[in-house]
Amino acid sequence: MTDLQIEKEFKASARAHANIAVAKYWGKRNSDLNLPLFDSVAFNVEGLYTETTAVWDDDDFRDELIINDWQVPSHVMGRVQRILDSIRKDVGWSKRCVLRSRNNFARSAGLASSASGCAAAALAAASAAGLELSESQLSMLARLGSGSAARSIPAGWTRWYAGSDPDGSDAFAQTIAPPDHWPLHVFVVQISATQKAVSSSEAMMRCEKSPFWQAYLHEASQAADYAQTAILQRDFSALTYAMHHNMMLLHALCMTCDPPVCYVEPKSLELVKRILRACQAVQACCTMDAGANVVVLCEGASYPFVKNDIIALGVPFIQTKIGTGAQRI
Ligand code: 2P0
Repeated sequence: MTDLQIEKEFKASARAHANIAVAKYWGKRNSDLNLPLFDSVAFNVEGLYTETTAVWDDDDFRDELIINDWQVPSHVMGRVQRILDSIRKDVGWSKRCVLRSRNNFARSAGLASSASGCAAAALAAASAAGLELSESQLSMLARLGSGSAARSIPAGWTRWYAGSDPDGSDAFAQTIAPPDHWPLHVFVVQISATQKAVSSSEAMMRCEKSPFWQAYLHEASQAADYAQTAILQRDFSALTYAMHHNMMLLHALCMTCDPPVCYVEPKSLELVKRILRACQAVQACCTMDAGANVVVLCEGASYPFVKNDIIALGVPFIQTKIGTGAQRI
């Protein structure tokens, strides 16, 4: 076999979108396997994606990950390494993998770059290794890198099932509604492009010590069912309640852990307050994940009003729609 044939054989590229949670994942029943305590519901964001090319070559475990021309130091590759180790085990070889990855948005700023990154890496690396995995198997593979990446494999509106198996074989995400089920406008408002000071994994651990943790668990464990019903019925008022309640619970919890974690910046709060006011008159709602950026959803009739409100804030934003699932490119 020539060098060219080898490269063709073990090389593949994939694209995956970031996803934003309506009912959020926060808390793990197993941190090695990224198994959540309860189900979560999210939507993919068409305008935020990672493209990754995977190449398997020599027998050598020193994998490489290059993100936007930055060679990731081996000691922080841990998350992606779990995906590659799992593929090596399945294929039964000891080749190394080189992953070249490109995000079209800021990394680690609360816009789920680890979700799109790990989902694209899982699909590209599994395809390059010749593994033919089902969507659920890919979702579980992506989950090993970053929990929320499980939701960036299926398309549109997704639900990640917490499952109950200790080995995580039932903890994968599935589409609950396709991207065109509800043609909402999505605004991603970039309040900050800098990396968050506290990782989600670290913040989740700290939150378990909050005096409000038990109350949070009670509320959050019901959130996925409520959000799914709102989405399936295209009930904007119910979606608004679900998103705002769940966002406030998460950020209030973060602020009460020790040491406290505050992802909210003044401009985030300004926009959230604008949307809280606006949603009494128009069909608009918003959420924040673990970072300062705010994602706003609205229906067509409310679009001009919401867009003007966001422009008035004077920060960069993108307009997009509910996104597709991970795909080979
Ligand atoms: C979510 N977040 O549901 C929640 C809401 C952030 C806030 O999932 O430790 O990077 O890799 O499993 O997936 C971010 O957490 O955490 C996240 P790990 P991940 O989207």
